[in-house]
Amino acid sequence: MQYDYDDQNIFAKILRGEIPNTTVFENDHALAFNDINPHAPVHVLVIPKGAYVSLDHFARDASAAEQVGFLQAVAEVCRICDVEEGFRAISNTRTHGVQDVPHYHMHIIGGRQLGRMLP
Ligand code: IU
Repeated sequence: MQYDYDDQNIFAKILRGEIPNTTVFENDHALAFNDINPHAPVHVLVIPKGAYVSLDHFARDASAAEQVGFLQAVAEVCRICDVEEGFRAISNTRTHGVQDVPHYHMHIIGGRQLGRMLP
């Protein structure tokens, strides 16, 4: 699988500071910010700072430090956003997964009862 990263995607522009965002948490390897079109009271996107297009790209090619840093950011988002009653983590991937922005991101969605996704 070849992963071609487009550095003009909107999240790349956010990472470069060209477009503002509402940051929830940031560390050396990841940035978390509120989704512009939230589907629940908590709807945060966690993105790696590296140029990865998707979860499988990130899982294959990111360093251990990048992967740990990303997951630590997820943990911090969960703490900050107070989702003790639960949440859903989603990483839409490519066409079948209906991924709109080609920079890897994990949606953290919670703050209300969600519907069942799988039968
Ligand atoms: P997707 O998994 O790639 O389909 O989700 C992209 C998300 O990015 C979607 O929920 C948008 O609302 C969100 N988003 C954003 O937060 N800020 C933006 O400027 C743009 C999209 I464009």
